[in-house]
Amino acid sequence: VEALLSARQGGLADAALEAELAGPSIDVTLSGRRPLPRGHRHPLTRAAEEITAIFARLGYEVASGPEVELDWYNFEALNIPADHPARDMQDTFYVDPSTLRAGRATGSVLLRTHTSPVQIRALLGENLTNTELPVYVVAPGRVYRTDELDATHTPVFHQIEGLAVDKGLTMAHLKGTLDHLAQALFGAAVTTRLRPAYFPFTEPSAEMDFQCWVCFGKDPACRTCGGTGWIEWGGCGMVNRNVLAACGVDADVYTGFAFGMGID
Ligand code: 2NM
Repeated sequence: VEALLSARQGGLADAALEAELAGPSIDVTLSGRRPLPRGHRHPLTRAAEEITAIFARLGYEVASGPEVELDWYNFEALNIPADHPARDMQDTFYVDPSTLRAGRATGSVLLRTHTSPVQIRALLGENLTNTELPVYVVAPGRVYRTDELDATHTPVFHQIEGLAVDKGLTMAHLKGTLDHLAQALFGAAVTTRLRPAYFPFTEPSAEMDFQCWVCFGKDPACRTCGGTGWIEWGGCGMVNRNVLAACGVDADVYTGFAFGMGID
């Protein structure tokens, strides 16, 4: 039975080969099948790059810093001392210092709760090629807070912050910068509005909204802005002189503005 089977299989294979050779010839120079789609950069990466590019065109440098950060850069230098209630605003992941290489950590070690420590490093000239004032810098990056993951919360999210420290900077420069960003991102018709707020690292401080680019406030049922005409975007303000002083900047000579927003 096996002999008959293999003879028959051989015969069929020969016949198939003969049929193929008798048929139309194959052009082996034709290109192959279309390759798999190559994928794309993550939307969060693209959003961060788009915002970064807008500030690069304004002459800002782009800075980065460690995600595992020292308490001093994340809180202390930002005018948030150890017992300050603002520490509760940002529920912090602390890092067990025994897991770190010996001798590196002075003070507690944590996952940065915002990208502001990158700005502190920029003011100190630690992460920029330019170590002189004025400083114009943006810092996009990943930040961490002890939020439970759900539809509107995540323990890891992304921010971009900007900082400008120069002679004579005012709130007007801040507002103009934010309006420019809103228009570059969402179109020439979009403006921003500021609402009074409190942050330890800025004084005065403001929350910033941008105008709803879907309904411009004209649709009470708008699903993008909830009918308010405005979308919450982030915070901003004039850099607190205590922050400038912590970085060795003479607050009687220099002023600065800063802003931060979520990318997600
Ligand atoms: C925000 C809101 C307001 C901010 C301040 C600084 C620094 F380092 F200059 F003090 N960096 N970023 C800032 C100010 C961030 O995020 C909501």
